[in-house]
Amino acid sequence: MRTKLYLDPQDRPLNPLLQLGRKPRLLIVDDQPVNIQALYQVFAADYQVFMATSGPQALGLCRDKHPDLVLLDIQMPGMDGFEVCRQIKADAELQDLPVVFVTAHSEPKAETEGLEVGAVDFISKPFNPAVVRARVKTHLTLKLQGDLLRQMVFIDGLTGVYNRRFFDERLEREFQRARRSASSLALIVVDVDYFKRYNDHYGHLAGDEALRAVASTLLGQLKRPGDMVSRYGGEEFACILPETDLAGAMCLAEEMEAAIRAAHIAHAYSDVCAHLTVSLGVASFKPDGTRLAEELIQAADQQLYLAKSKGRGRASG
Ligand code: GH3
Ligand code: MG
Ligand code: MG
Ligand code: MG
Repeated sequence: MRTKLYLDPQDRPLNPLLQLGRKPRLLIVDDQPVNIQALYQVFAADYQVFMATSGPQALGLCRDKHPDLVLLDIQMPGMDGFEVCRQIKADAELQDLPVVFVTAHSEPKAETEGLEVGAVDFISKPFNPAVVRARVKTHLTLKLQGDLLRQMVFIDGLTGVYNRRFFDERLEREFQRARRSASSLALIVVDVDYFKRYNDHYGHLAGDEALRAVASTLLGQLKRPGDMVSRYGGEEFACILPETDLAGAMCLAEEMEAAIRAAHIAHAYSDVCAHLTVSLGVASFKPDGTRLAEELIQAADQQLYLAKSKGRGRASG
């Protein structure tokens, strides 16, 4: 989960192409197979190439194959390249995907429109293969650097799970989604028990290590791809579980509690047992348009308070 970055000039340079660990994925879109062929020759050796001969097919491949960059023709029957680009830029999942137009058009009006709909570059045919290759490499490097930075913005540096910023965004998004689909959204808040004493006794560095262990243990309990763990603050974590009712969330919370206990992180000054434990507060509801995401947090917090007051080392919901 942690992103390895080489920022030290003595170390490997920050080259996301080297760090990718796979061939970059390129989508070539053109209604004329002969044009696709010409571009394919340029990139086949260094890229994993996907091809589409229409706008709708291109959008489908963007969603299924997750290309790193798109080379896009403008004139195509049905949906033209401008419209394909507009749709890519309007889609929250695709909007960071760089689009480069490769087209027989060379007039400034088309180039302006191409850049205005969100393309990063505009290449007129006939093209020089070396120039196209170099430009694509530049745009790809920028895109992958952006991906790494975006990832860093949303990851907690100590534990490697998502951070509070990501949690806030994701909770709002899942809340809206649950309201549209009339499904339940669950939240588990996790707080480490007697952690101040842990730090006082074992030291802050050991405390940091324990937080890393708690984070990875919680992460290891998730079963569905849509579930997530984030560090909410200090020694508190929060888990968002889409399409999960209270009974389902309580099950997972109890498994998390047991897993932390089973990790056997020694805690001689805990009043619960000789090992580190956590308390968990669980809440779930169907957002109906009158309630706010904050109310889900408040409900889970109240349950956390109950778990603490009933003796810690347990889940309440
Ligand atoms: P309770 O069982 O009621 O939750 O008691 P507690 O001691 O866990 O609660 P309290 O809120 O009093 O203390 C939380 C502690 O967590 C205090 C703070 O030093 C520690 N903490 C917060 N963030 C970090 C961190 O990043 N690293 C370390 N080592 N400790 C942290
Ligand atoms: Mg065409
Ligand atoms: Mg706390
Ligand atoms: Mg605590």
